[in-house]
Amino acid sequence: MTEQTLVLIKPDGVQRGLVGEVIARIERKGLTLAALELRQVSTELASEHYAEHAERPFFGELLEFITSGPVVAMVVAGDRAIPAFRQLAGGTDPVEKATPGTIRGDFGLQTQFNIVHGSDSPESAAREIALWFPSLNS
Ligand code: RTP
Ligand code: MG
Repeated sequence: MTEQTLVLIKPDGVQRGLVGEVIARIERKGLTLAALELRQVSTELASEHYAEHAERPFFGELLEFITSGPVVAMVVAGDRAIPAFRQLAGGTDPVEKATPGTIRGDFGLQTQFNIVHGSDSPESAAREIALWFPSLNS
Protein backbone atom coordinates (compact mmCIF):
# COMPACT_ATOMS: atom_id res chain seq x y z
CA MET A 1 0.00 0.00 0.00
CA THR A 2 1.39 3.40 -0.95
CA GLU A 3 1.88 5.63 2.06
CA GLN A 4 3.85 8.66 3.18
CA THR A 5 6.25 9.12 6.08
CA LEU A 6 7.99 12.13 7.61
CA VAL A 7 11.78 11.78 7.57
CA LEU A 8 14.22 14.17 9.22
CA ILE A 9 17.96 14.31 8.78
CA LYS A 10 18.80 15.64 12.23
CA PRO A 11 21.39 18.39 12.86
CA ASP A 12 24.19 15.84 13.38
CA GLY A 13 23.50 14.26 9.98
CA VAL A 14 23.44 17.61 8.20
CA GLN A 15 26.54 18.85 10.03
CA ARG A 16 28.46 15.66 9.21
CA GLY A 17 27.64 15.87 5.51
CA LEU A 18 25.39 12.80 5.43
CA VAL A 19 22.47 14.38 3.53
CA GLY A 20 23.43 12.87 0.17
CA GLU A 21 24.15 9.48 1.74
CA VAL A 22 20.75 9.32 3.46
CA ILE A 23 18.82 10.48 0.40
CA ALA A 24 20.72 8.00 -1.80
CA ARG A 25 19.67 5.13 0.50
CA ILE A 26 16.04 6.29 0.42
CA GLU A 27 16.09 6.42 -3.38
CA ARG A 28 17.94 3.12 -3.81
CA LYS A 29 15.32 1.41 -1.64
CA GLY A 30 12.73 2.48 -4.22
CA LEU A 31 11.07 5.18 -2.15
CA THR A 32 10.46 8.63 -3.62
CA LEU A 33 10.64 12.20 -2.33
CA ALA A 34 7.30 14.02 -2.17
CA ALA A 35 8.68 17.11 -0.35
CA LEU A 36 12.10 18.25 0.85
CA GLU A 37 13.28 21.31 2.75
CA LEU A 38 16.31 22.49 4.72
CA ARG A 39 14.90 24.08 7.84
CA GLN A 40 16.01 25.69 11.10
CA VAL A 41 13.65 24.23 13.70
CA SER A 42 12.00 26.39 16.35
CA THR A 43 11.64 25.13 19.92
CA GLU A 44 7.85 25.25 19.39
CA LEU A 45 7.97 22.94 16.36
CA ALA A 46 10.46 20.63 18.07
CA SER A 47 8.25 20.28 21.19
CA GLU A 48 5.17 19.60 19.05
CA HIS A 49 7.06 17.04 17.00
CA TYR A 50 8.39 15.19 20.07
CA ALA A 51 5.29 15.82 22.27
CA GLU A 52 5.08 12.10 23.14
CA HIS A 53 8.42 12.43 24.97
CA ALA A 54 7.53 15.59 26.96
CA GLU A 55 7.76 13.78 30.31
CA ARG A 56 10.98 11.91 29.54
CA PRO A 57 14.21 12.96 31.32
CA PHE A 58 15.97 13.53 27.98
CA PHE A 59 13.28 15.88 26.57
CA GLY A 60 15.24 19.10 27.25
CA GLU A 61 18.40 17.71 25.65
CA LEU A 62 16.37 16.43 22.71
CA LEU A 63 14.87 19.88 22.01
CA GLU A 64 18.27 21.53 22.39
CA PHE A 65 19.78 19.08 19.92
CA ILE A 66 17.03 19.28 17.28
CA THR A 67 17.18 23.08 17.33
CA SER A 68 21.00 23.23 17.33
CA GLY A 69 21.35 23.49 13.55
CA PRO A 70 19.41 23.01 10.33
CA VAL A 71 17.59 19.75 9.63
CA VAL A 72 16.46 18.34 6.30
CA ALA A 73 12.74 17.55 6.47
CA MET A 74 11.26 15.25 3.84
CA VAL A 75 8.04 13.53 2.98
CA VAL A 76 9.00 10.12 1.65
CA ALA A 77 6.47 8.07 -0.29
CA GLY A 78 6.10 4.52 -1.53
CA ASP A 79 4.89 1.04 -0.78
CA ARG A 80 4.96 0.54 3.02
CA ALA A 81 7.09 3.70 3.27
CA ILE A 82 6.69 3.99 7.07
CA PRO A 83 8.21 0.60 8.05
CA ALA A 84 10.51 0.68 5.02
CA PHE A 85 12.24 3.85 6.22
CA ARG A 86 12.38 2.58 9.84
CA GLN A 87 14.17 -0.47 8.44
CA LEU A 88 16.67 1.75 6.59
CA ALA A 89 17.23 3.85 9.74
CA GLY A 90 17.81 0.95 12.16
CA GLY A 91 17.05 0.88 15.90
CA THR A 92 17.12 3.98 18.10
CA ASP A 93 20.44 3.11 19.80
CA PRO A 94 22.99 3.09 16.95
CA VAL A 95 25.24 0.55 18.68
CA GLU A 96 22.99 -1.73 20.76
CA LYS A 97 19.96 -1.82 18.42
CA ALA A 98 20.84 -0.67 14.91
CA THR A 99 22.70 -3.24 12.84
CA PRO A 100 25.45 -2.54 10.30
CA GLY A 101 23.92 -1.75 6.93
CA THR A 102 21.40 0.64 8.46
CA ILE A 103 21.88 4.42 8.56
CA ARG A 104 22.23 4.52 12.35
CA GLY A 105 24.24 1.29 12.46
CA ASP A 106 26.71 2.56 9.87
CA PHE A 107 27.09 6.17 11.02
CA GLY A 108 26.05 6.55 14.67
CA LEU A 109 27.58 6.03 18.10
CA GLN A 110 25.14 7.64 20.54
CA THR A 111 21.36 7.39 20.97
CA GLN A 112 21.04 11.15 21.22
CA PHE A 113 22.88 11.69 17.94
CA ASN A 114 21.25 9.08 15.74
CA ILE A 115 21.17 11.02 12.46
CA VAL A 116 17.60 10.45 11.26
CA HIS A 117 13.99 10.40 12.32
CA GLY A 118 11.18 8.47 10.66
CA SER A 119 7.49 8.37 11.62
CA ASP A 120 6.67 5.20 13.57
CA SER A 121 3.02 4.59 12.55
CA PRO A 122 0.38 5.83 10.09
CA GLU A 123 -1.09 8.03 12.85
CA SER A 124 2.32 9.58 13.63
CA ALA A 125 3.03 10.07 9.92
CA ALA A 126 -0.25 11.92 9.32
CA ARG A 127 0.30 14.12 12.39
CA GLU A 128 3.95 14.86 11.58
CA ILE A 129 3.39 15.57 7.86
CA ALA A 130 0.60 18.02 8.74
CA LEU A 131 2.92 19.64 11.30
CA TRP A 132 5.99 20.00 9.06
CA PHE A 133 4.32 20.49 5.68
CA PRO A 134 0.90 22.03 6.36
CA SER A 135 0.48 23.14 2.75
CA LEU A 136 0.95 19.65 1.33
CA ASN A 137 -2.13 17.84 0.08
CA SER A 138 -1.99 14.20 1.08
P1 RTP B 1 12.91 9.20 16.26
O1 RTP B 1 11.57 9.48 16.90
O2 RTP B 1 13.86 10.37 16.37
O3 RTP B 1 12.75 8.68 14.85
O4 RTP B 1 13.64 8.01 17.01
P2 RTP B 1 13.00 6.66 17.52
O5 RTP B 1 11.55 6.59 17.14
O6 RTP B 1 13.89 5.55 17.06
O7 RTP B 1 13.16 6.81 19.07
P3 RTP B 1 12.19 7.53 20.14
O8 RTP B 1 11.98 6.57 21.24
O9 RTP B 1 11.00 8.12 19.46
O10 RTP B 1 13.13 8.69 20.68
C1 RTP B 1 13.18 9.93 20.01
C2 RTP B 1 14.60 10.44 20.02
O11 RTP B 1 14.96 10.86 21.32
C3 RTP B 1 16.35 10.64 21.52
N1 RTP B 1 16.52 9.79 22.66
N2 RTP B 1 17.44 10.01 23.57
N3 RTP B 1 19.07 9.87 25.85
C4 RTP B 1 18.17 8.91 25.63
O12 RTP B 1 18.02 7.96 26.36
C5 RTP B 1 17.32 9.03 24.46
N4 RTP B 1 16.35 8.20 24.12
C6 RTP B 1 15.84 8.69 22.97
C7 RTP B 1 16.91 10.00 20.25
O13 RTP B 1 17.42 11.04 19.42
C8 RTP B 1 15.67 9.41 19.63
O14 RTP B 1 15.83 9.25 18.26
MG1 MG C 1 10.14 8.13 17.55
